Amino acid sequence: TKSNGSFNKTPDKIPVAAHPLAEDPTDIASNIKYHSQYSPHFSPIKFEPEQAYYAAAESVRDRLIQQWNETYLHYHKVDPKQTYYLSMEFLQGRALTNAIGNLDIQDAYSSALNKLGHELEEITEQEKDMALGNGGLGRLASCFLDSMATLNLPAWGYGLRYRYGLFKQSISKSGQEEMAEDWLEKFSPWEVVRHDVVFPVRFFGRVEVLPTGSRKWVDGEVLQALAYDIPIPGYKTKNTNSLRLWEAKASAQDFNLFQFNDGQYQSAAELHARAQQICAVLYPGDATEEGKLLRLKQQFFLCSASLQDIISRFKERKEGTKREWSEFPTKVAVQLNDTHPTLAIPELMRLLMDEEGLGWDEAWDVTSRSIAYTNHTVLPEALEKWSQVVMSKLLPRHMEIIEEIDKRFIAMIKSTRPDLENKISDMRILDHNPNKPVVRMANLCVVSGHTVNGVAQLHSDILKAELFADYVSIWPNKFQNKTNGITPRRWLRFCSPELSQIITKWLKTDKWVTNLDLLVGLREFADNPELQAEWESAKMANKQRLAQYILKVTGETIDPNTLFDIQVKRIHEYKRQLLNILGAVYRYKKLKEMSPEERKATTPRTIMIGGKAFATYTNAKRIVKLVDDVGAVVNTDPEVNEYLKVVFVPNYNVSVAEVLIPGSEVSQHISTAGMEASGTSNMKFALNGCLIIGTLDGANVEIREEVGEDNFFLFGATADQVPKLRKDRENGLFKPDPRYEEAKELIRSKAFGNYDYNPLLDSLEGNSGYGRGDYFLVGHDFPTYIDIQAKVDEAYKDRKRWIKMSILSTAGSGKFSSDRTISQYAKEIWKIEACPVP
Ligand code: B1H
Repeated sequence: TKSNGSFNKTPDKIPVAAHPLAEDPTDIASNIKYHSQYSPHFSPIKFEPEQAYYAAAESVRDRLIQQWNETYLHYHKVDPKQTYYLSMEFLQGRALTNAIGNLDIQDAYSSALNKLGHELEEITEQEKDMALGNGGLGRLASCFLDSMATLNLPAWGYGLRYRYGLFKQSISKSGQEEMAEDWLEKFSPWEVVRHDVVFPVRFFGRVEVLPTGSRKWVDGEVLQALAYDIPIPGYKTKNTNSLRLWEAKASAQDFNLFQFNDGQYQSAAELHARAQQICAVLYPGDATEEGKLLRLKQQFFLCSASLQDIISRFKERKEGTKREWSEFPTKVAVQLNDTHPTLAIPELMRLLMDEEGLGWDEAWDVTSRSIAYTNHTVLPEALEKWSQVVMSKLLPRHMEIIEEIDKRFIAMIKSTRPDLENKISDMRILDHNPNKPVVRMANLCVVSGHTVNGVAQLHSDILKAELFADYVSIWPNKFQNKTNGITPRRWLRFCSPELSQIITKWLKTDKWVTNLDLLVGLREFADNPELQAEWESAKMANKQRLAQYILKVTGETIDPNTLFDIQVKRIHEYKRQLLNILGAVYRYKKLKEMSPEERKATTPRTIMIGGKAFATYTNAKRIVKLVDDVGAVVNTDPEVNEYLKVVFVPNYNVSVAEVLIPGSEVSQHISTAGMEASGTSNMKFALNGCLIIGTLDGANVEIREEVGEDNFFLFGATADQVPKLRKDRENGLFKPDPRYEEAKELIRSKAFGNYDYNPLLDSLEGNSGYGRGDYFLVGHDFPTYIDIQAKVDEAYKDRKRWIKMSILSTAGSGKFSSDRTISQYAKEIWKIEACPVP
């Protein structure tokens, strides 16, 4: 093949070891080849796409390292206030296309690889996704890192280096199957291990009271946290920030040579084995007590290592001079990505008091002025509560500190707000429920942090009016909104080069890539037939690419001339994939009832649904199975399959999204109003000229405002109606629409196979309780959902009108750049400024 031969074909023409910053394709090719020979990871015969990927990635990394080191030294010298984004999840996806694009060396690398007999597009496909996150929350963290670097902000991410990130999903006869995905199976060319950055992290043990009265955490077991750094380049800027991921290790002293030589291999290396468990998997199932303990260990490991590192950098940047601790909050901003890293609060208190010798008041002042908290959900089951018993065993000193924070909070309420006395039991941090005393992490964050924010306007309003209402009366200025955003680089510029080129042509500038508001400039051309034609052909090219992808991964042929309708996100009852599939079943039934002529007059549609179900979430897995079963029947029914196909897209992840989103025409964001905090894929679809079918939930509300109500397919109950609708339902006041009954009945009749869907369908019946009695109001919203689908079909028939809507969707998406979001965090929460590397 071309790839195998070229390595041997042209060896003499290519000089070995060109400068890592080479600009010329020939020099770049020689640098790539240098890596394949002198940083060898494979035997020296093959130079197939896989070898070419690793060599090209290392060559790109060389360039990054240069500006990365410069950035580090620049921040060290300037000593600006810096943000640390603590997150248990980062969903980075692939790095190569992004790095080449941000460095603006696409053309040079493309021709360099051609010289070596390879195609850049094919090479980039070799990279495994770095999938150290579950979904929106983790991907948000990764978009934020991209914007922080692009805006030249001194801001780093801190996370864990999980060996196995999110599982790989495959679909078999029995539904979803999960497999561990080893992104480090070979190695990652993007990480640099920092052998000099190691911190001890303790678990268990006890609190010792010293003669001075101060307290110290001793004994237990001590693991080491070792830093792995990933470079985060900004778009067309030198600034290259860091994502620092911790790995857990035991030290040589913990290896019992005596036991080992005695044949007791397991117990000789016990601590080593326990260290390995810490970063083994992204979300250890928490059904068992062991699973819960491991997750808590992970959280503390992240917090302790990161804070020790932050403190040592605070000292290092003014080496030799004594720094006042009161200066710490003017140099450090810590952002907690949800409550998962809440232990940063008691850990910073402990380090300041027990290690640095500060008193409570001083430590509290430093801690509360440094730490801020982002809430991402109001779902009660996602609000973290940790058992006080477990916490006291694993982190005895932190439990003491939390108790003290709780005690002081209560005292403050009693002395300053006697009107809130009867709310104390809800507001305090410790819940002394005799059956299971717990620590409420969200309450700890609200009491201790200087700022609390939600992730879309509606969500932030709900937080203030409901979940955190009582705190608002004490600290009215603590609560903010920061509507989420997405990086326009990955989610438009790089994933849809065709559309990007057209946008640049019509706006006569490519500045929209870093100033997304400029997209409004497209509005004046929305009716222009020339732009419309170009727009339509770019979308068609993306649809064809998507159709090829679907054929490759499912074997299903889909027609790019049909309306491409996509819903991709984690499978969850509140996200209502079940509503989507019930709608598809209803559409199928109506098509079956039509005459061939009537069918011809319909708008042919391809419905694609993708997403992973948590392994133990039974109803979510049933939904996956149902989508697949409906597809199996519909797609092989010769009467209808020209007009309707239903496809379950397996293993949805970041790089799959990069193919699906550009090829979409409508997408569904149909959660029960009030339940989706924001959503971020809605923004990616809208930016790519895809129209949204959605409820008034999360960021949908703001997207509709921006793109205009004529360009948004709205349906369903509003958040303020939901409580009454649930009550009505309990009181037997709900009257189901006959169309809804028809759809459910067809599934019950086994039209889609013998799998037992009754438990799933039963969750829509009855009249009481969470998860039963149609808590998510699928029945209530079904009629307006079907009505809006008919409007979508009508609109699609008018090509001009449709393309115009698509252009206006992109034109109205400027607000949803994560550059805007991060600028607001920087100014309104972190108080940090850009620190561009000269
Ligand atoms: C979001 C989570 C989440 N909210 C618990 N909460 C997790 C909760 O592993 N866990 O225990 C993991 C993740 N994720 C999402 O955050 C919201 O549902 C989306 O609406 C939002 O767009 C996203 C980013 O803000």
